[in-house]
Amino acid sequence: MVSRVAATGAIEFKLCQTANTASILKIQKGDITRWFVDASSDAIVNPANERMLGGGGADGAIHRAAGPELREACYNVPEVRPGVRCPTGEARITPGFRLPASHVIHTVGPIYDIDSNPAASLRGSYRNSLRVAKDNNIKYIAFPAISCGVYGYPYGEAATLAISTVKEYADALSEVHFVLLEDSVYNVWLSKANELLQT
Ligand code: AR6
Repeated sequence: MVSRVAATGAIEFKLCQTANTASILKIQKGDITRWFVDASSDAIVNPANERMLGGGGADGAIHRAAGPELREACYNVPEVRPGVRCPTGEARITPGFRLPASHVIHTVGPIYDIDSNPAASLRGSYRNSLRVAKDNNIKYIAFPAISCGVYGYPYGEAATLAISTVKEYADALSEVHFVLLEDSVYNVWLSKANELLQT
């Protein structure tokens, strides 16, 4: 086991270690709208919908905390087709405005019962969020459990996919956090991290 308890109460795992970088994964319970690490190089991930103009769940909480400037910035993201600013599995970045985090990376996870390949779409959401982070010099990123609310993705499958994708693509980031609101989701994430990051 490579986990330890950080000062914040987060459980910490090593993702990878090369000569110059050490990526750390932290899993914690909490409200993602309150998360921040660094004034200029941190981002929270918003589990949005394809229109990117707000909604319920974490998306609604993030828009409320960021203020109306976030909706305006999202509105200005070009549509790729009518009503679609961010297709499922892709990611877009905006400032964080009134949030403590400096940036928001908006991604759209799959609707589990409707998507023809929900695993590929969810993997795309994590992978593209990390890619957008790297392209924008983000060093610290916090994910919620994308698709595990309204979109109905089973927690166990989602956790396996989230952790393995982050493990594969976290290079160049200093820390990847999962900030999970519900005890049930947090417990599943922790047990999958112990399984997958145990070497
Ligand atoms: N901090 C951390 N996690 C949260 C928070 C929070 N403040 N609020 C909710 N969660 P969901 P989805 C958890 O439904 O399934 C929206 O209407 C929640 O308990 O927010 O990807 C969008 O506009 C769950 O574990 O996102 C889309 O239409 C996880 O975040 C749709 O919902 C994701 O739940 C996206 O659905």
